[in-house]
Amino acid sequence: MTMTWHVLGAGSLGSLWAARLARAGLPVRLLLRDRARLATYRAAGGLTLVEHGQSSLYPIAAQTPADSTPIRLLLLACKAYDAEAAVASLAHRLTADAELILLQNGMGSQDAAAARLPRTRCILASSTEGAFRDGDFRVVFAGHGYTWLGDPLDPTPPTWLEQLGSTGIPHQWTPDILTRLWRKLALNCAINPLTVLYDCRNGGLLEHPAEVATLCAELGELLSLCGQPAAAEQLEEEVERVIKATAANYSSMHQDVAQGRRTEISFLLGHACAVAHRHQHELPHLNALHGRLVSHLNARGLPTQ
Ligand code: NAD
Ligand code: KPL
Repeated sequence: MTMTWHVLGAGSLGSLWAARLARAGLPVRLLLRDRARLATYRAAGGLTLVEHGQSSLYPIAAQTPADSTPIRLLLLACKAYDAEAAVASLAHRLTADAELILLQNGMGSQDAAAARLPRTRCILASSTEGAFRDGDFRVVFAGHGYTWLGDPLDPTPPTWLEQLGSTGIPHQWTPDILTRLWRKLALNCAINPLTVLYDCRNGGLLEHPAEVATLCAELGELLSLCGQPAAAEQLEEEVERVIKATAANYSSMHQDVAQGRRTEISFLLGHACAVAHRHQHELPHLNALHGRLVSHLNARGLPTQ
């Protein structure tokens, strides 16, 4: 049976997923914050996806969390700091066999969201795809990538995975999703905060090799401490490779700060430091970096959580 994909968050990734699911003929419902957003969406006539400079409009049905229809499959595509509240607003609509896909970057928000729904299967995702909004309900597909999906509690792939095959969304089911999430968190911790503090593109970090290497060494310690030694393997080499491959890009955190938007600091560097602290393990350079980043955000009036 074809399930309806409920997608919460008509932002960059949510819109990118919703448009491709709808294009493949799958039933999709967008969940928008409130009636005002719903009215604006309806006036726009749907979601616009811009790919290779071509715009296509997808008139996907939308509703608010206050709607009463049951939800069997939910893709949560909000920022990490909104995830817990978002699932709480929908908990009453989830069926007994509901499944939730968590697209948030970093770590910590997935556990918080899952704790709200002890009976719901929560599938974690780690994505290297890139998208940004260039207008209300308009998303530009900016970077091809891959999405890994997995469930740390159950290696059995979900039945809807087959449907994804028809959408052209590059994805793979993995039993090692936690290793992927930790590895991405380590990459983000080694690169993103420094690009904010030095106000540079990723390639600008090639001028700070010693600082990057010290952070990678501490991140490696953290990953081993967390039972993720595979995520620590050749971390510094991969960080260097990513810095070179994305040298011309601004990191996602740099873009957030430059545009005066809240960052996901608590779920990236903040999470890394909090976990080390919980294990009573000293990571002086990561802690100092976190302190510098917090001061930087404070000075710009941006949240530090
Ligand atoms: P975004 O800010 O563009 O979109 C999030 C959307 O969720 C917003 O439209 C917001 O209004 C909506 N939202 C939040 N709470 C809601 C609620 N309760 N009800 C309805 N809507 C709600 O964010 P994004 O860039 O799509 O990122 C989503 C997640 O994916 C983040 O964790 C991000 O780090 C990760 N990610 C993004 C990209 C990318 O290229 N954009 C790539 C990889 C990972
Ligand atoms: O994922 C990234 C981001 O900007 O968030 C990269 C490119 C890996 C830099 O950390």
